[in-house]
Amino acid sequence: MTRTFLALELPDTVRNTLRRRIERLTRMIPEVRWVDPEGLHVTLAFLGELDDEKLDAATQAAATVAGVHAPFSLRLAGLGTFGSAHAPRVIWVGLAGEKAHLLSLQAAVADDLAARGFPREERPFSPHLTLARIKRPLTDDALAALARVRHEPPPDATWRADAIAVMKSELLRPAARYTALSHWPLALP
Ligand code: 2AM
Repeated sequence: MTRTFLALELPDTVRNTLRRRIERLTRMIPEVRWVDPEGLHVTLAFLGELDDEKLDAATQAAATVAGVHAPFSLRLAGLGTFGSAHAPRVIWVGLAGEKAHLLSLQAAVADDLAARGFPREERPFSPHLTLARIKRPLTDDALAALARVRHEPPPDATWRADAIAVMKSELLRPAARYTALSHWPLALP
């Protein structure tokens, strides 16, 4: 079985920009689990544990959708959180740029997967790059630091999303390891 998701990966330039941001944030708010910048990605669909046949179907979905979409431009937006203001669960960086393209790509992925028998995600798509996952309530100092950094302008980083990656997730300690199994270029000119 393969724990699988479909995602957009990041070019090294953007990954390195976020690496520096995460290093700074780690010094400011050390008590949360910041992600390894190597694994940063925009999830399009999380599929869970798949047998080989289902993994093949998910790969075909990625290939089919990528074949009829064009590359588009994205840029980093500000920081945000999931969860309540007092008990955030996830700290993420948002996305701007040709977001309508991203939304239509994700909708096409969701439709193609549903047509292949995958259950639909109930929650609406909220595109983001997860920077930290928070397991315990934050101290007041950490909440104050988080409120400050939320208002900082995002680092300047623009890139072209040009492929859907079929990703494997291994739940290792201390952090999950994500590996691309295949890439499907967005093929329309
Ligand atoms: P996250 O970044 O917001 O945590 C691999 O786990 C990727 O799939 C992560 O980017 C994660 O989103 C996303 N994902 C979506 N739903 C998930 C779920 N139910 N369990 C684990 N990961 C999920």
